[in-house]
Amino acid sequence: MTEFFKGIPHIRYEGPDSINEFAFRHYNPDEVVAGKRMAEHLRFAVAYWHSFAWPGGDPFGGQTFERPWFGDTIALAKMKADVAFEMFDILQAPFFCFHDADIRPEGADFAENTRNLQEIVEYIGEKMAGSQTKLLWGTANLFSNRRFMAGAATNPDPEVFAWSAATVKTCMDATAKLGGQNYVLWGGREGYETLLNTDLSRETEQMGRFLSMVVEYKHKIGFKGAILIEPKPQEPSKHQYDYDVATVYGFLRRFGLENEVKVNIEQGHAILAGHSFEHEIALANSLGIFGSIDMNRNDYQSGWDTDQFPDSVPEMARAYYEILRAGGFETGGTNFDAKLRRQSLDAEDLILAHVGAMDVCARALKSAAALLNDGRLETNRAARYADWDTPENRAMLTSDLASIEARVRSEGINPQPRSGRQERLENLWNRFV
Ligand code: XLS
Ligand code: NI
Ligand code: NI
Repeated sequence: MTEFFKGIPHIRYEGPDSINEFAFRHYNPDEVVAGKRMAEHLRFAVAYWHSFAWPGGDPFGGQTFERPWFGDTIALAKMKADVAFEMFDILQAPFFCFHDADIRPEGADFAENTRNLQEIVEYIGEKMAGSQTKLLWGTANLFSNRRFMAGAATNPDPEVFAWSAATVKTCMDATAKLGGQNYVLWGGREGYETLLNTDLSRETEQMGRFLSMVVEYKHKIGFKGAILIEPKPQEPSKHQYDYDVATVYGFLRRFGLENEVKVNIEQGHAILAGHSFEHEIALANSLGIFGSIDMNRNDYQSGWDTDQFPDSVPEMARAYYEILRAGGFETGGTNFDAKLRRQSLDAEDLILAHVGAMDVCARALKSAAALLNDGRLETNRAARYADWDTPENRAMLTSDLASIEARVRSEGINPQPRSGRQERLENLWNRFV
């Protein structure tokens, strides 16, 4: 055991009546819900960046966390990996996720970055061999370093495009080597600050070609995981090109990539885009591009991505209902893209944040599964559209305006409004959460 987590016990399921803070009350990995173990439904992942790399800063003040592994050396990066894997073990976390910059020290040039990444990937690979924790996804941080301030793939400077493409190649190699189940692209700087200096057509063309190269490389190396884009409307850019699920789908269609790339949907990003989390999930499912989720919560007043741990069972139940209804995760999972508040300095805070969030998700999953099993919501939904099942009505969808006009006249069609029953359905919903 490292010094950092000294004295913190392994977290086990003790049931809802337990008074032990260091226990799960609802997350019981082996309990079967809707035909599958809870662990297999939820597929929890710990995010390396928030838990082990974030220094606790905000726009008004710098670092509040003083972790013994902070600093840019290989030895410290290894210590960070030791602490990370110890936490995965304490939580029985099935997965983790990382950016290159979270796990390796920053080098002086591209060659040194790659060497550092390879050395740490080797080390993490050894740790994974003795651990139950697998890699949900890897990604490249193409937004923190100042070289990315005007974008990565969308940069006006072709040298930044080159650097970014080369970096993504090394990160895809690293993800494949560690058996990653997905590869994620989040374009925080793929957007603009002002239209006064921006060529939108060029930038989105560059981005489309970049993504096509990612897909081509995936096939070249035989990477079996999914390529995922993570939509976000803004922050850090004033406007980001991957605004939301609908925008990403249009972009994928434009470049013929809609069968190659899926989405990683984040709760906070959905809120920033003016949607709900469940809307984004439902839309992605209906378009056939649902991949994975970044679980967190946003503050509804603040207007930025606060990345807090989820605390609302009813809200998360809506999200898991949409996920379960469409058949659940395939390669995706529930990644806690969430960070402590900057006053939460203790190692215990880091553990308990995850314990609470895992319990919230487990309760939400159980509620969603019970509601789906009850079936009344789906019966009602189907009944609402049932008239479309008759041959005459279905035929309208392959008909034309003039023929439909003739039909309305000859049959004397005169629609009568019907109740949408929203409150009754809300009452039903609330019996389960
Ligand atoms: C930032 C994003 C980021 C991605 C991975 O808002 O959520 O953390 O998940 O680059
Ligand atoms: Ni985010
Ligand atoms: Ni995210």
